[in-house]
Amino acid sequence: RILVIGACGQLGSELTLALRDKFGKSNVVAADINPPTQPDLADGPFEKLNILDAKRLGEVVDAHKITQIYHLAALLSATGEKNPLFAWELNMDGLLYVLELAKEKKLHKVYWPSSIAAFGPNTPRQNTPQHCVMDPNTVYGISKQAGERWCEYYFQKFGVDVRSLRYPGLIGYKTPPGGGTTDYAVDIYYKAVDKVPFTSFLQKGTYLPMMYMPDAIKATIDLMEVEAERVKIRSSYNLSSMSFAPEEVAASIQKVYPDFTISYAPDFRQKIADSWPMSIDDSQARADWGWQHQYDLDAMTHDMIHNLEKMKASV
Ligand code: VAH
Repeated sequence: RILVIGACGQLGSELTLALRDKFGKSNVVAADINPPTQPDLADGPFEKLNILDAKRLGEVVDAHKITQIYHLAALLSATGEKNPLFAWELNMDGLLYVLELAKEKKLHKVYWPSSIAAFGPNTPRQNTPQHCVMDPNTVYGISKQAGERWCEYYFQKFGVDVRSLRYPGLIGYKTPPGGGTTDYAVDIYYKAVDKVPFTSFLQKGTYLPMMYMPDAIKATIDLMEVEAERVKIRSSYNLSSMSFAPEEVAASIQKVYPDFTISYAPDFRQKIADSWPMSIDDSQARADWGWQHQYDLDAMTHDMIHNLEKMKASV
């Protein structure tokens, strides 16, 4: 049985549905501090869980005979900066409770997401390599860098089969923009479908590594399903599909909505974005377990707009 912690979040809500499609609804337990609002997510086992309640976590694992945990609960980069010590506690203690439980109960596998936020201002920004200087300067990024060290430690010291991906900015239509620095790229599609002008909180020319949600879901499940011998990186794999700047997303949208307009009003998130890579070298993921992205910018735009228009029509 699989437990998804943080199942109502941007990634969690889509990953839970994909895992239920693959393994059967009753075999994937969704857990989050808030009950699911999306009807399709509510259609399956759910547990209310605060990840900082380690005792309750153990009870949920026992009650459902969990053998795998996808631990996705975290405060993202922008939100984390507003509450640094709580962000550190939730992101770090939450991971350590899961790793310790996996060791104690000999869980088969654990998945935990890292991020390009684990890199910092002195990291080579073009084609960032798998191994390089990492000096993150957001609490979120520091917790991701430290979390990678802990994952490798639990694998090497205790044999916990924990696997991880350094996600780029993720874009999906199922949940509204959240507390991420890359979430301008979600909001832009919501505004385009609502036919309202869009103001970007990142300035023109701010290139960031990005990925459409279906690619991120495929990479996650592919990594978790590959035989352990092929998982050579036990900190976290670089993962990539495309890089773009706000004006390029706008141009892609204007191919569908010619009247769509974008303006720029950079805020505190600009500094965070400027500390991150502009493009990622994910050749090791492609070599070790056959990673291959499917979506480019125009394919993502087409799918995002198609699904957002459908969602709008159904309300
Ligand atoms: C954030 N979406 O912006 C997340 C992600 C690479 C960025 O980690 O914080």
